[in-house]
Amino acid sequence: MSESSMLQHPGRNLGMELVRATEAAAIRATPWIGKGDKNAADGAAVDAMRRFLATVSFDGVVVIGEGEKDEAPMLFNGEHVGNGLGPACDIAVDPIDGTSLTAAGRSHAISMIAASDRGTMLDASSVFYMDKLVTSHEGIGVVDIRKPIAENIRALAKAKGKKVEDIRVAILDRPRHQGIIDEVRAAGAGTRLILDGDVAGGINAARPDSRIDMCIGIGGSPEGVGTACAVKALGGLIQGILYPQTDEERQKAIDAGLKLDYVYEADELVASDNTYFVATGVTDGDMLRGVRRENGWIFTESIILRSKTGTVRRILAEHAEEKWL
Ligand code: VTB
Repeated sequence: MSESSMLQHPGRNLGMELVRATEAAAIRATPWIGKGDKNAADGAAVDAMRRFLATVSFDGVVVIGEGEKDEAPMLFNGEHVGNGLGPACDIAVDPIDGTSLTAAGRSHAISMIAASDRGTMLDASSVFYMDKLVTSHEGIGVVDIRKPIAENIRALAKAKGKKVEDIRVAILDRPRHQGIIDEVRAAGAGTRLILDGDVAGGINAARPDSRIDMCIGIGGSPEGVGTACAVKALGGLIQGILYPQTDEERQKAIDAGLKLDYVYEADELVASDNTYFVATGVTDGDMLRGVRRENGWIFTESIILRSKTGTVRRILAEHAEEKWL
């Protein structure tokens, strides 16, 4: 190896350690799958994630967490996590994206953490919703959230060398999306309606090997920023427009310095080329298998994405159940 390539060695992959926290959150949530109590599932995941994060050598600040401190005792926005040594980072956590899915025993729930250099994640916490568009790299310079959906679908199909009828668009299944659902179908493409969890939906749209080509619609703005960390690592496209519900929310956004009626590009959602995204499957999904327990072992599947190197790792772990009693 030449000296210069040694100097360019990409260094520590923080994601490799953060993944233990999403594994722990997913494992601790498992007893609550299908038990109808989403708060209990979330509480177990939050507690486990926080304990594991405390062991990781980094100085993290939760930019996107469980909410304001007075309503979220753990992983609240602004909380410092990690042992304080090592890189200063912003982090976005969602111990379970899909608490209702988990409580109902449905598929596609994940546990996730995203990280980037300190001060680079957009703090969009004052606006609950964001309108989003996510595609793989083929969509860059080709689709735009300001354009009509049919036009975007045709352009993306051309860029991907696919027929329009083979394009699949993930959308949260909500009454507010009936208009765009109709537009997708009128364009000749197909919808993939998701009950919850538009982080996984967005990542599937950005991954080159998935069956979803595009993810659109209004979901959580925190989820948008977390998704952006993953999409940057995958080299895909993400755009977001904040979607305040009330005049009060509009004012809060303005007071927080956020831009309304404005398209946030990936680099504004996360202003860093050093992003990490890790997730572990809670219940089975397109992206990850959920937690399984068999014969004294707990099996987890996780994904670790890193923008600096573009690596995508899948981690299959076997945990001795007796250590988790
Ligand atoms: C969104 C989405 C999330 O919940 O926040 C959604 O981003 C809430 O949407 O991934 P509604 O208010 O319409 O229910 C998730 O799907 C899961 O937390």
